[in-house]
Amino acid sequence: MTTDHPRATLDRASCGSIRLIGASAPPVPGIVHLGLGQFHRAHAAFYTALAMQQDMGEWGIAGVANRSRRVVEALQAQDGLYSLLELDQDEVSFGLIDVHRQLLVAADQPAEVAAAIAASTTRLITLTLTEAGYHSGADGHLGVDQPDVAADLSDPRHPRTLLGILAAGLWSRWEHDQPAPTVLCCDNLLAAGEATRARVFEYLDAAGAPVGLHDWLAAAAFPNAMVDRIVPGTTDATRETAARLLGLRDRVPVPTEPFSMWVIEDNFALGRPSWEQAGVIFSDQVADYELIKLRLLNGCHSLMATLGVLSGLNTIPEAIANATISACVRQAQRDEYGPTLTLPDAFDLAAYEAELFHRWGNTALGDATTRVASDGSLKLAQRVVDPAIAALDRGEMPQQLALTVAAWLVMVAPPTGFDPGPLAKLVVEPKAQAMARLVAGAISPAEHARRVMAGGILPDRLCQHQEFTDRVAELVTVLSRHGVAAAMAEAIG
Ligand code: CS2
Repeated sequence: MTTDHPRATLDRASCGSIRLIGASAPPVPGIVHLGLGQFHRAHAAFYTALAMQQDMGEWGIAGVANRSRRVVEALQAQDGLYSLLELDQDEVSFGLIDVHRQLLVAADQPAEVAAAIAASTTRLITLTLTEAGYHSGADGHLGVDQPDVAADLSDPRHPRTLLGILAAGLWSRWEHDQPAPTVLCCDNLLAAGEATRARVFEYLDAAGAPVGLHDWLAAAAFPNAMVDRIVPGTTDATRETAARLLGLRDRVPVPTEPFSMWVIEDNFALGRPSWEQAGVIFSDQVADYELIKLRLLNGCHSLMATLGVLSGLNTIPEAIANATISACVRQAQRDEYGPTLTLPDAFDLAAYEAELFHRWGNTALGDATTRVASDGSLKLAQRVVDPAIAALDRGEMPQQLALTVAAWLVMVAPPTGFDPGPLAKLVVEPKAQAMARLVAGAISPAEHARRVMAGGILPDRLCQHQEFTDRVAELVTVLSRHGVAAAMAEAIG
């Protein structure tokens, strides 16, 4: 459907009786959020807006985009408002999120961002940096020789990465004699809080930060948390749906699913919003929730997205509707991810898995296989590596995890003569160039695979398991000689 007449732009004056979530947030934000992407706007911002509706507190958000001005400028023109569209088959419910009280672009306003982190009113810093934003090297520690990290470390008070911007802001906060805050990671990382804490300390140590700052930061809280909501990219269709529902033009609506979940360790240095009133679960079993989600949802998501791309399927619902892809996913859940999980108290695994298939099947949401298949090397490190090692340690070959790796490998670094299809060109892989260098001149698909596995692209602790590398090499051979259907049949066994 196309909008056939011009519409007024969304702003506070025009929004009339449209449902506002989080109205009247105080002008001074208590939260600084780094990474103003789709996920933040559908998840932490949504929960915070909802919590403030129940119990205001001083928790508006200063939202910081990294380099792009697009979202910040659109939100500024809309008084910080945007619509959140919850799509499920024929049903849409929507509301306007009203929680951002300051909007900044880190690349243009580094001093303002540092000042916001250092402000006495700021008590909480939340992060959605994506997996790439934590700058892990192949050994799992800070990748100090990554060019952008190295550049920041040589001039740590004028950083360009969001990790560097966080560190510079904390440095400034310490200089202003403010108490150490909470830093809450909202990314899909293993032991998210601990990993974030380790990364910030590694960065500050490598930057030569003063001992006093190090000691001060020891009092900061880095709670672990599991975040969950499927949030595709915004398309013209999203903007058209928003225009139809709102009767107004919203430049930055966010599509999402009705489901959402956030489980957080209740460890905050300077208080927090009343998120429990918005449905957030506070638990000391976050680690268990996190692994369930990272493996049963995200790990299987990577598998179905990659197989989908190679099969020419545009969307996740199309991929999971394919009987063979779905069989691969079920096998991965039952035999390979399942045995590595500990269930939190009263957790209904069967219901959780059934709900996952329902969520993946959401055709109205139409999440793109290329979105989920992107950044594979970084995602697989979080999702596949430990469960694969656990299976090998049990004496079992994790066929579907090997297929996840093999399918990703041929998708982003195709062996000579193999065409991964048109969708593969839309998949982003930050290590694609390094992979292409590694495989240049390989004389067979198996050698091609072995070179990637030995090349420090995925964590060494998995790649040094020879039997796993051998299986990946076999599956890469089947994929490139006989295609994705043959490889799925081979992995299902
Ligand atoms: C997806 C996630 O990008 C991905 O690889 O698996 O973005 C997923 O949609 C979310 O983690 C759901 O909570």
